[in-house]
Amino acid sequence: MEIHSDVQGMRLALELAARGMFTTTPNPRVGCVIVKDDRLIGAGYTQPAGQAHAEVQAMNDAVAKGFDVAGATAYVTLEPCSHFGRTPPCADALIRSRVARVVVAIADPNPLVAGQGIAKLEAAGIQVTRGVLEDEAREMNIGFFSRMQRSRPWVRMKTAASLDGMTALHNGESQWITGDEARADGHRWRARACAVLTGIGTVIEDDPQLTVRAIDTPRQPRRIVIDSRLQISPHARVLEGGGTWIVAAQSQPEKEEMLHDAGHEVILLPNADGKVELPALMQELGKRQINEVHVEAGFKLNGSLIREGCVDELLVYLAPSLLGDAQRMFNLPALESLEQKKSLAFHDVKQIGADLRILARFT
Ligand code: AOF
Ligand code: ZN
Repeated sequence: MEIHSDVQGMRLALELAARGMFTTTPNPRVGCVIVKDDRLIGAGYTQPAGQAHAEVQAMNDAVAKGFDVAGATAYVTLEPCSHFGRTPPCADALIRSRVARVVVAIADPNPLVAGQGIAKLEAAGIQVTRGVLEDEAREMNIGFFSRMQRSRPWVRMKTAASLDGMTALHNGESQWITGDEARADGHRWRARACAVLTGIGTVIEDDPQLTVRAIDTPRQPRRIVIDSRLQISPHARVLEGGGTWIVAAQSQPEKEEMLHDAGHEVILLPNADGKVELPALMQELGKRQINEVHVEAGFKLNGSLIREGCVDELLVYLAPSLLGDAQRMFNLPALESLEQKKSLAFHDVKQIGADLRILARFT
């Protein structure tokens, strides 16, 4: 394959980065291609944490195919690392391989790197170009950027509703408002998240597993249940397989021990009202290296999360049906004036099967 421009090289590197969509967490998804004399000679993307970064994969790929990387251009979707983490610095590996030029989409927001990777390359006489497809590169790792820059994850709230915005009948019946394609698409968003979060209300009513099943993935996201009074049943399906984080506001030593023995963790974060302090939970998830949170909860927890400023974007599937008087998506208080409305911007709108998928961001 021939590469004739920086944008073309970086676009390919971004496509490679996307192959790590479900697997690199807590690391960012990075892609790298190596081009020499307009020819693509190597390609790679970030392997699961602790294994090779994108640049090393790409250089190994070129060498395995019998190419000499010296004098080549490397396109990387994130600044090459300069630190010894779980793996040695990619900047050093690029310098050793004597590439002539490195094109970087965006600087690594990790304070351990933050420009030092680029500085290292330049100090070694490598020509560095930055800012090629920068916005796309940030989007690829929106959760990693959020965690590094705001110390909290990027929170995406998923709902499915009728065209009149209703998620369930008053009797609780809600399966299925949207179609199979929307369901599979929703699982793709679950799969890319570090964690899927719900509330005890949904656990009691729907008994969801919160796993990814409609598509293939080598990694299941962590499951998190907000359960202020630790009401969760030991038989809840969200506990199957262990590893669930239960976030409570009241300590109940016996129940905590039972959950702990079954491989779960109880996180206590009470607020003054005896409920879970949601903003503090987001900070805690940041500390626990959660980049992207996928919320699938009922209208009460949805409303609380929005009211407390814990949601970054809404992922709404809208079905072409009307449910009439039923349950809304978000429990939000009535406004006195339109000036108080919460504003969002449509980031992406697409038809998925018979339904509409809307990605909207709070402004
Ligand atoms: C790169 N290329 O493909 C990725 C990078 O613990 P480590 O060694 O895996 O390092 C993790 C950090 O490296 C991560 O926080 C981020 O700053 C950077 N990720 N860097 O050069 C890659 N995934
Ligand atoms: Zn690296």
